[in-house]
Amino acid sequence: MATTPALKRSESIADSMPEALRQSRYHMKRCFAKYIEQGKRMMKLHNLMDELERVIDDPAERNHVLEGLLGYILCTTMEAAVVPPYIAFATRQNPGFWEYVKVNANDLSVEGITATEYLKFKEMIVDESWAKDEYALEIDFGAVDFSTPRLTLSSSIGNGLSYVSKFLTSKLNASSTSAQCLVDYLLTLNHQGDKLMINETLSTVSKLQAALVVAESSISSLPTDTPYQSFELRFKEWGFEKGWGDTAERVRDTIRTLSEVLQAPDPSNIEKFFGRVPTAFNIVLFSVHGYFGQADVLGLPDTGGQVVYVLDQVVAFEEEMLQRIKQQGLNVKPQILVLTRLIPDAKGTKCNQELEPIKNTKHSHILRVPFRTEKGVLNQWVSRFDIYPYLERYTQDASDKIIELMEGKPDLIIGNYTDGNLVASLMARKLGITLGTIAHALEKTKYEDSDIKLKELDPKYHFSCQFTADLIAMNSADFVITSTYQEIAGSKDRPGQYESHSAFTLPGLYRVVSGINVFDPKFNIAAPGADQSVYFPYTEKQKRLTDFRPAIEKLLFSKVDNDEHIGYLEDRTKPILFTMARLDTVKNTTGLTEWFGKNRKLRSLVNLVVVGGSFDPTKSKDREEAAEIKKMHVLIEKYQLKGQIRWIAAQTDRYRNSELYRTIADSKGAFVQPALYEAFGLTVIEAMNCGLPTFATNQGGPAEIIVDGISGFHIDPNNGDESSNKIADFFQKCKEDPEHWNRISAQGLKRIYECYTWKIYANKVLNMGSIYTFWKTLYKDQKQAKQRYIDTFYNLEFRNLIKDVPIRIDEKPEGPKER
Ligand code: UDP
Ligand code: LCN
Repeated sequence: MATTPALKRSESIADSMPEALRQSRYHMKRCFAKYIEQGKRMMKLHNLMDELERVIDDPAERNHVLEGLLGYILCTTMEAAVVPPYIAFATRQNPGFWEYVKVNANDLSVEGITATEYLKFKEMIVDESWAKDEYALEIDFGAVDFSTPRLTLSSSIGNGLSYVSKFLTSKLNASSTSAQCLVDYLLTLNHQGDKLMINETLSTVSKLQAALVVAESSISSLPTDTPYQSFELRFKEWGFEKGWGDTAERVRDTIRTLSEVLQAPDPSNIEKFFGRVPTAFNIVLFSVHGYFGQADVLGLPDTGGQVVYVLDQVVAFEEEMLQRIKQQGLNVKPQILVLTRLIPDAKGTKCNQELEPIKNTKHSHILRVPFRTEKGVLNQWVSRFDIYPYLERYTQDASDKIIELMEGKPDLIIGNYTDGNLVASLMARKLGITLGTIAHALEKTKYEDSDIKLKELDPKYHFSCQFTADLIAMNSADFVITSTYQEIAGSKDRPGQYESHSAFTLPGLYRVVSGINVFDPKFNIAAPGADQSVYFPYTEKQKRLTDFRPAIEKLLFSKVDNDEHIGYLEDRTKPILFTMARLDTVKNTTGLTEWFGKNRKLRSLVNLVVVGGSFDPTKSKDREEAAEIKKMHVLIEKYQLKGQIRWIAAQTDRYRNSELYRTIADSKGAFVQPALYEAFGLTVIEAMNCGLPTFATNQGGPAEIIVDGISGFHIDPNNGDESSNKIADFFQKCKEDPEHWNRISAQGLKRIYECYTWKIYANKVLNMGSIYTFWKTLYKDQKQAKQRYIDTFYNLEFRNLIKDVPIRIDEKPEGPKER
């Protein structure tokens, strides 16, 4: 496509489009006539381009048009709604910035329109009478959320924490009321009723400032390692409580930081101070839909990366909390509970066990609470798409259990995925607790036109409930944790998952004119890591899990077909190209198999090893998986892959899996993640942690994890030939220069250590918990007003929608679990 200059900063599409159309008026008249020829419809960029190509069949002339402003405008078009004689364009020049225009195909006149007007065009295509209903319900969170500061640059999106520190700086500088808010906030700090940091003696800014001066000078002469207990009593007389530090040095540093903040606030001292304030001892994480467990759950429906993520997250949180508590000079046991669903019919897993200690932690547990209906406890698993009717009651039951176990309210609640986020938001509202939300994948962007196709998709997926729950949770959240930038605001050419909730319409139900604002500083990127005690480099010979060697040897190379593997590798000396994923369509394992099948060069250079699913489609409970299984068999036949492919069924032992990645690295192989779209992609960082060069999809999170050509490679899942050639070129190059493999492996590790570790994650998220707890106190009235709006939406909309989701009736207990 043309490398056209963008619009001048001052220019909107509505301003520049008339001139652009005028310059190619002859062709454009024909082109727009073509667009409206088929009547009402939605068009994507590629549809618009296809028609344009047909109209201007001379390539030189077409290029001339596309290299001009018109080409640029078309390229910024995300979609267009055709309602003759108009074509309404939704354009996006930069992440988060949308502009809507309508063009009259008859005279090519252009008019800027609002998001509401654009959405009405879309509705006209599927439900004209609703589109014309003057009183159709409009949801506008922007109307109740206007005074909190917003970011203005696309490039700042996702850096909420650092901008909140900056906004706090100016707020604290601007008024003494805000500084008093800080003192009031410190006065609320406590652990099970015992005050922390300060007591009522220091109830004003001036009293606190004076006391800080006295305290600092009193400890300045003490040896740096003097324990807090030695001067605790003196501190108490002045109005200080525990929490400042464990030694004189730490206490003095914390005091100095707060004094600086009160004297002349600056972002770095603000961030530092809030990183030290003792706020979070008890944390609750919600990951409601099952199966959620520590063993034998991967590969069951609805489990995957989320389970791995949450368990690793707990380990990282606990470690960080223990370290912080020690440095705060406190003697407190942190508690973390992961709330999930108790499934009595647990299919051999521990998902029917109420309380389960979390491995590699001292004080953390999985707490399982069952779903209850009028008929009692629900025994069987329920798909995440059908889960909504159970959640309100679950929230109540879970809250009671949590308070009983923690002997009080938690300090921080974090939700995961739509169901966990909704429950977390209901509980946070009820108990007045700070709320963070995480959505590993928001379903809305996964299905094309999922908004206007509501009537078609709702019976199967209940998106009306899901999108409503998502809007409620996103707007209730005090902070949102994402794994990548693209999750929030996409890339230059593709809207982000959250961004797609800014304006959309569910015809017949409601029209969202402002659902979420991606410029809200609540958005934060905190990427997960992989457990580095499990996924470590293949070069760390003394740590290698050698006990697995015989099993892995059989898994990869034995020549028999059985329940665990089929296919074989004729030439063992070749490097292995490896992939591992749930056998979902979106993971595109079959795509990779086909690329391999078609690419002779690649086949001559490497063997393919695929981990995923099982082999008998009739035994799979998941329709998508069954189809993929069938497709795998067809491809193996079609391309005669036996001898060059090993297909291994889904694996559940992460230790053995880690050794598998390393064994592939020993073969000087590579990992491939070929998904059509991947929200984050834990396998990518697992492979890179093991030192395995990685090729990963350029659609979604992996594109941010890997720097193409340096720490790994991007591949285009929609261009198999190009992708398989890129992989083949890599192996060819490695053959000629073995150092090439080592370089990519080392750079992959470097990238991980710099950006993708759980330590970095836990530190960042705990800082969020602390700073956003204060931040929300500064906007208390607005938060309350918004909560009233959310309550109304929940009550009048969500509660109604769940009535249409069938309640599951328990089946008779089943026999042994199918894998
Ligand atoms: N996984 C596994 N066995 C399999 C397939 C996947 O243990 O057969 C693990 C994999 O190692 C990773 C997680 O499941 O930890 C998948 O996470 P990812 O983010 O790649 O994808 P998701 O399944 O969450 O979409
Ligand atoms: C869910 C997904 O789909 C993956 O992309 C993520 O890596 C995983 O959760 C963990 O966040």
